Amino acid sequence: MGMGTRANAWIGARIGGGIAAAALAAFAAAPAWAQDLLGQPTPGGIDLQPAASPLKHEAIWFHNWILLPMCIIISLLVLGLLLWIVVRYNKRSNPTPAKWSHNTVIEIIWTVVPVLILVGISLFSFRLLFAYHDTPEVDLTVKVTGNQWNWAYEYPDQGVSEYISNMLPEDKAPAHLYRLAADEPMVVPVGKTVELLITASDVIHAVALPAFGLKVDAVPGRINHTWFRAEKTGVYYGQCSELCGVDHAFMPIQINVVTEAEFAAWVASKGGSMTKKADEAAAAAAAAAAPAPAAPVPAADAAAATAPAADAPTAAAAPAAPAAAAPAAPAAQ
Ligand SMILES: [Cu+2]
Repeated sequence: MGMGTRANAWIGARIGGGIAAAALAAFAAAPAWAQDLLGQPTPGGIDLQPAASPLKHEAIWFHNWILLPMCIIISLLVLGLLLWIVVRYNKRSNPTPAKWSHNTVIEIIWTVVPVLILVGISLFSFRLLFAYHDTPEVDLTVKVTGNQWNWAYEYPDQGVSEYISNMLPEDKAPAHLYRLAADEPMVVPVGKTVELLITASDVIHAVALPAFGLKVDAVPGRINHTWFRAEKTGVYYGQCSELCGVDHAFMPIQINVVTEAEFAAWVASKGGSMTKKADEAAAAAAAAAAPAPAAPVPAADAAAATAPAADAPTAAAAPAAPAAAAPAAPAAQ
């Protein structure tokens, strides 16, 4: 007896409550989803991943305040028009339909208004595109190469030569990070502008990392670029976003954002140097200065100067340079 009624009431309340909750959530997005995980998908999550880079903040703003309102307004308008036609002009309420066709004013309106809407959207869209294009002054450059099916990273300015980043197998990765976690992640310092130079060795791949708002094709024979500036330390996950073959789903992108000191330690562990450019400039200067006779050589430059000086046929410079270099060489190593 009461069971059916109660069930109906319960279902009614659930549906009503659900709609109200969804509406509320849609208009109060930030606090409701504040518990979203940063840099990775949230189980049962909704909406875009939280931003961790300036471009993503702008992309979310564009989505939430330009695109979404447009979609909602247009959907409601079309729904309202449909309902109006269904109710007002059905066979019962309007038994003898009008015979006219075409209305110039309405046709002009429904041509001009969509054009204005698109122009309005494009203004904000181009602003965002330019923000992606206008890279600020770069602190770090990473070359990213897509392969079937893994990613290779290289840090030319730090002398970290190319290394391969493979997906962590299922038994090694945490369950919720399987197909996201990698064995050798890209490592970058927090708060620094990182430029990615992106290419591929075989077929088209794509670098996609939601938290930084990145999605750039990796095309063989071409170098694309994008940039991000991570706002917080942590681990950020993305994936290849271009169907690139049978293991397309198994080439994740993991970026570890660390402090500057940790980054320097990581570079050293990879055989690179944070001062590679300065070192090379000093070595070049030393090499250029080496033939000059008997100038006192600074300790750091001495090791680089040793080789050319030893080969030099001139007897005057030859004895001086090794003598100066001999004690300095172990210190420079
Ligand atoms: Cu791919």
